[in-house]
Amino acid sequence: TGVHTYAAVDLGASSGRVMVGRVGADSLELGEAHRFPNRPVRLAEGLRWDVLALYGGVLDGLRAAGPVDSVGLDGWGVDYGLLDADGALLGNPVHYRDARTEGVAEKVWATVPAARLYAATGVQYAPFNTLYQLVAARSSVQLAQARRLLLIPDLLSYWLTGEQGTELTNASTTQLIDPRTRTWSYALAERLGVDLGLFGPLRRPGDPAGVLRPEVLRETGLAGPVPVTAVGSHDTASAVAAVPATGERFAYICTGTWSLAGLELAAPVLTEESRAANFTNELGLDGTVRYLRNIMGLWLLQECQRVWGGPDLETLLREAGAVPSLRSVVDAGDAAFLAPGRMPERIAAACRASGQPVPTTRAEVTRCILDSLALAHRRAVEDARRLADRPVDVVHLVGGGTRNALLCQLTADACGLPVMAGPAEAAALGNVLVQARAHGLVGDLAEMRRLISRTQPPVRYEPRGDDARWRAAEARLAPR
Ligand code: LFR
Repeated sequence: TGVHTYAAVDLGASSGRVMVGRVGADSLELGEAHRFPNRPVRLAEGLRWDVLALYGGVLDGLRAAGPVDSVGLDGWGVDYGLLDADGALLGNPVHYRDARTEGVAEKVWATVPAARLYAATGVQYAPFNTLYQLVAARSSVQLAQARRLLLIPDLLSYWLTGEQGTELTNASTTQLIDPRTRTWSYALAERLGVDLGLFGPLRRPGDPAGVLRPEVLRETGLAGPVPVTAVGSHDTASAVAAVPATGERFAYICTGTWSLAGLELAAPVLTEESRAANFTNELGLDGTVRYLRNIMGLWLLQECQRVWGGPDLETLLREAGAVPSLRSVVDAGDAAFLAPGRMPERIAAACRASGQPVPTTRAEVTRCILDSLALAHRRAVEDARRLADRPVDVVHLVGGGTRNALLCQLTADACGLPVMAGPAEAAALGNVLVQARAHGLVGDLAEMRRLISRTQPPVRYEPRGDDARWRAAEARLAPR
């Protein structure tokens, strides 16, 4: 038959999943084989990922997926595991929300000023960029013993295949890649004492990345050989590849734990203005640049839900829908919300500090979060199109947040543009299609997107035309 089957492993900050994509000449179907929680663990030494549990989830998922033509892995950016000279993992990978990077960026800037760092890498300031994590770990025993550094999806890929590499889209989140040459920024690494020899050879989406080891075949019940194919292993790169845009004048927002909002460009924007607006130039498929801003995203709500004992989202959203809109807003782009804990209090404090009504009930806090996210989406889309000097007619929302209809509508209202919402599993779809393409099934990025828009049509939300209210709300936030 002409239908091929691909397993897409997609690791998010709160859950991982193994999805199965079936791709034919003009068909694309996605199903879920297995979903498992990703629960970070707080140890005395800090916040860590339970990466062995994730690997166990991946094996369970591959077993549930059944026969596949190839496997691809994507996950969140910046974080990594270290291997010793025997290839064994050294310790538990550190979570990007861990406090070890506090104050580290400032130290780095004393050696390489922030402006030069941006000119060389195009990467936004975030305390957790791999570069800052490596500087924070500089005198650690583990780093001294490490012979290899593998980003999280590359680490799991290594465990599946025995082969080591560094996939480019995710490498671009390290702040050690030059977005113009699309290879390592050797001079910068040397200046900051980062050993680039720790990284495995670069590979690009579509490159072969090994085959499942015999032990893995036995554990999953799969019959070999099963190739692993490099995809856009940064989850955001895979999600952007799956934006079902039919034209060129679109902005995208990948919504999940984070909101990543911006444009797809042919070249990086490295201006000082762009740096001040904290836009990043991460690498995408086929020579593209993901020009975007990180917004705290549904993390704000997830953290509140945790404090509230896990009320279900449906109920919260229904209640929030009944609360008056735009009473109080916070800056959802503010890194002050990065760390876990006490989120309702921190949001209340931010409202108080900016002289707005303090949300107290769950419904009010939820409303404040959704309004604030929509407002941050508006700012990001506006800033991106101004800084990159590109017209935008439509905003594509993809990722888990598209299941939140209120967020979709508010984003359309805030941006004053139609929003096309979906697919929710964009990262897995981008992952599947890059594998399919490597095996000759689909054409270029535009064709991949047409296939997605035909087979997983997005839902359209029209803006309700209250721009003045959003502008007024924006004025209550600190200028960016
Ligand atoms: C989204 C994401 C973002 C990245 C953040 C930390 O899952 O990959 O793109 O900034 O997680 O890695």
